[in-house]
Amino acid sequence: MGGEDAPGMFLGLDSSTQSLTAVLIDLESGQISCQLSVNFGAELPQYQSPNGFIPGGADGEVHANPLMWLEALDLLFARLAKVVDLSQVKMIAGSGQQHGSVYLDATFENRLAGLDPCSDLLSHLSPALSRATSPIWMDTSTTAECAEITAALGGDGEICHRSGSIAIERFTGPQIRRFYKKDPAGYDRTHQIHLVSSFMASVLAGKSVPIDFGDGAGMNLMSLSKLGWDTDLLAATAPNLCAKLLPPAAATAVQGEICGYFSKKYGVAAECRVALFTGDNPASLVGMGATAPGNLVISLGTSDTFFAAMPGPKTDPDGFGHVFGNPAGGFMSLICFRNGSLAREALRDSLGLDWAAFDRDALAATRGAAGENLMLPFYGPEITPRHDFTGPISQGSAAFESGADPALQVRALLEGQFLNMRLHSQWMGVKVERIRLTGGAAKNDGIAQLVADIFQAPVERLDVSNSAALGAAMIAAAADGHDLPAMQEIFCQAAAGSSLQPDLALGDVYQGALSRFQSLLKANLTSQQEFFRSVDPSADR
Ligand code: XUL
Repeated sequence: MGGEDAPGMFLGLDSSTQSLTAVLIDLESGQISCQLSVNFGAELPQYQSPNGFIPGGADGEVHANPLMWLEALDLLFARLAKVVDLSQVKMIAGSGQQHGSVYLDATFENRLAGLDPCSDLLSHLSPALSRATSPIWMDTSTTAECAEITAALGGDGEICHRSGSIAIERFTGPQIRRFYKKDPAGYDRTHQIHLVSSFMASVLAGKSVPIDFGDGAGMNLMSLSKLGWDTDLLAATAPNLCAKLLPPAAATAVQGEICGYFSKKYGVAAECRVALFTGDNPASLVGMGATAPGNLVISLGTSDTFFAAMPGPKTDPDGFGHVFGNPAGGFMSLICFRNGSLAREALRDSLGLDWAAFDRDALAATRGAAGENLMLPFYGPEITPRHDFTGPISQGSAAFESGADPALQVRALLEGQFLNMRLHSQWMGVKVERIRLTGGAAKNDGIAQLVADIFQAPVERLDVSNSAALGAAMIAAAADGHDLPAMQEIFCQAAAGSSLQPDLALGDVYQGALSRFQSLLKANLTSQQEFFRSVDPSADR
């Protein structure tokens, strides 16, 4: 696998919405040697954040307490030290829930430099917060700020082209602007703004370290073409912002040795080094072995997500998809579909079926009807495409439209979900060579076969429970000089389930269904809702 000298142990941490997870990999054995998590809600109940964020925020605000993340870091290291020999860890990297931001005053650097192993992170660093709580990715409070930034730049197309996404409520730039508007004194006192990822990496490194390109692209502030902060976006967001951000860097950029606090307190080797942290989605791209273009990842969850590597910074002309940095170099797309499991469950429940009857049986029974009936599979508001649907819309045979045959409904819903995914990922222009399918519903054989048939590509099922932390551990090893593709091969092999081949005879069938699906979708969206706002920032907000 390469590397500067002998292989070793590499630690990946993922600071997600609900927990902080560690995955330790051993390159000698090619195995995961330890996985541990601290669950914020269950184990740090004093923060009154049962799901990792403070409930009941007004006006769409969703915040979390960054002190909770610090306490979790101490707790995780204390636990790790009990079960593994941390002196063997050569490099640490990590990931964080994307978009969330931490605001720090001028004392932060000194406090980091003076971390005392006889004390704890919480008591030492809490006075450095210039904003008590951190807005996270679930926050939707910045509609006005998105409109203001969009207007200043001259339209959605411009922001999307520059930063990889239109101005989005949860993205960091609009969140920073809201803070600046609501609490100008607090903003002034803020010396440094970190993402969750760079905040955690800074604590480990004992000094402020940069935001990486992967996570930086989720801020509406970074220029994809220059891989640096975009001065117009900074100016449209808040004054003097450049001074509060370090220039972004590659995830594998080594930041130096771990801060003495962790070596003295938990027995991490003083020579253990720290690489940058990235976003959880870029880290998952690594963990799912999909950093080379041609590999797509489809994760079936409450919402379905679709992500894939891209060689260049292409952006979605409709503004639905996002572009982030790929930790292996180049870029990646991320497209979220809100009507994932929620829609599958809604139909299953309305038909009174169990999962076996829903997926395998229904799809087998209706194979002859592949691509025949269409359903816009939206049980509630969707973000790709952005539209307030109130229920699915069907078009097809009389037997289908009457709703008399439940199996036809199941096929049409699932086909609709994956046709919608295929349609809204076409902008990437990537030839699909292999799809890695993960998440709960990936276990269903009928669904997996349908994905293969609709995308006309082989589907490989992967059972990776902590893909972001695993990806981060591989980034740590890559930062130490080990070959990333070789590592991905080994760890993905270990997690691989069965593979399915597409039925090539269905290629033309689904090509035709795709055009008809697109027409049905167009007919049911107003132009204002379907396409992103080109110049008028007040529309569709
Ligand atoms: C991506 C996003 C979420 C967070 C949560 O844009 O908002 O996936 O990264 O982990």
